[in-house]
Amino acid sequence: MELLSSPARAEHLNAPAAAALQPLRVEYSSRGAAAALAARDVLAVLDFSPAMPASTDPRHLQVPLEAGTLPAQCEIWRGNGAVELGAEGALRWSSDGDYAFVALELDEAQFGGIAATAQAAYAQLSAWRSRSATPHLLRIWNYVDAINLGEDDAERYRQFCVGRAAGMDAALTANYPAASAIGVRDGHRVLQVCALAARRAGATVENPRQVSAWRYPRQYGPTAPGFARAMRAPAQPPQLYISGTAAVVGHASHHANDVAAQLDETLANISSLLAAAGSAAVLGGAHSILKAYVRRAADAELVRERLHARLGADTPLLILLGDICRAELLVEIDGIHNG
Ligand code: 3EB
Repeated sequence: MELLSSPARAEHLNAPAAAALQPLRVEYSSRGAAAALAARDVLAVLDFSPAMPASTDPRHLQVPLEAGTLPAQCEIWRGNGAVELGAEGALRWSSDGDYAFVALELDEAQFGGIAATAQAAYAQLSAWRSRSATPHLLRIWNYVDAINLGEDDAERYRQFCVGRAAGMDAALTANYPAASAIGVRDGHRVLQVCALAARRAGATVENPRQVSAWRYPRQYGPTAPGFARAMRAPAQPPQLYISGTAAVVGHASHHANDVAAQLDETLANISSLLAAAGSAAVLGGAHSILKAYVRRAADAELVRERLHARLGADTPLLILLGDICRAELLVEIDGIHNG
């Protein structure tokens, strides 16, 4: 009774639909970043096209991942209102009031290694989040140079996980965002972290086929990876942010050296995740927009063909050459599912 008499609570009960945000609009385009950045409603351009002169637009993040199949494409996020821009130290953001794109690029040399750099990045992200009008981090992408370099616990991915955990605030560790951690290979030790934040909280989703990453046993590193398998956006119609998903069943990698079998296992994982999220739509076609990260360039065409065969040729797909956080994994998929 006390809760119901509170005005905020009553408003929520009376108008749940009005509380939902519009879905974020995301598309791939081969027209180049400059054309996309000219549009007023654009919140972010994740630019996977070959390196251009460095950009000063805070909405533009140039990610050094090569296209696996041509043409090279950019990922464009469109908001639903006037876009405001800002910066805070090394962090930059853009927001339409409902959603924000936020990005950080930190030079590891300034922090003394990947763990300290990841800690600094997540501490800055946490500080920004806590003061922002869009404090709820739904989805994070991490681009780490030479991600598999180093043996056992010294592997750079594992050290990244140590630092990430140390930098996250309590709000983040209580509700891990969906995430991807992808290896770039340009030799520049610059950690790139970018995220989608929202004015309202999402709801995390775990996958019954997979051990939650934050519960991975010690054999995978000193600090378990802090991410949720997916995030249900606070949007209507429904939208689901799918974390980087690979051929991990339980906590073990499957199908070493067999990219086709890894891809099928990955799709089984995503189907299971969609079921757990209560999605009414199957993966693919106009409902999904997906990125596949492929370790070996020679596998890129097979991955593209198999995904289009399994999901429909109309599925927006971006194939990127990148490393996956376990050396035996050859392919990983992330994306957004509308449904
Ligand atoms: C896995 O399932 C594969 O550390 O943020 C996927 C997505 C993976 C995100 C991360 C790692 C991350 O464990 C690796």
